[in-house]
Amino acid sequence: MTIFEKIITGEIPADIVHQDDLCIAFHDVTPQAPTHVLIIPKKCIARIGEAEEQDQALLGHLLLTAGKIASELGINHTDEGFRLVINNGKNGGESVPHLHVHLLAGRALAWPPG
Ligand code: DGP
Repeated sequence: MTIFEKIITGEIPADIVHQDDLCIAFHDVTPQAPTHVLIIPKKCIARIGEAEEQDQALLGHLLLTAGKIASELGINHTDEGFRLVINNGKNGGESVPHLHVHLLAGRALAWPPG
């Protein structure tokens, strides 16, 4: 069981900002920006590369929820903006094998990424 599954079940605590039938969102424990929230599906999908056709609605829900959370946190401004990131596998920088969308905001983020 991954650390994120333990957050879903409530086995370990997290600073939760949103929860519904399909997903849960909480502040990252090692924030890389002033706002750093993780949006994860309650369904165990290891990474985006392993999502299936049947996950289409769920994947859309994660992105829509990320946008709603950005609005709720007051960071959904076109002048400042935010970034969504999904790391996949070793070269992608994935460290927890449970699909998660990073929502980063509050500072200018470099592009291309390191
Ligand atoms: P990634 O490297 O894309 O797999 O991102 C995993 C993120 O998960 C990383 O930014 C740190 C975060 N993280 C790891 N363990 C915990 C935890 O126990 N609680 C919280 N809130 N975040 C965690």
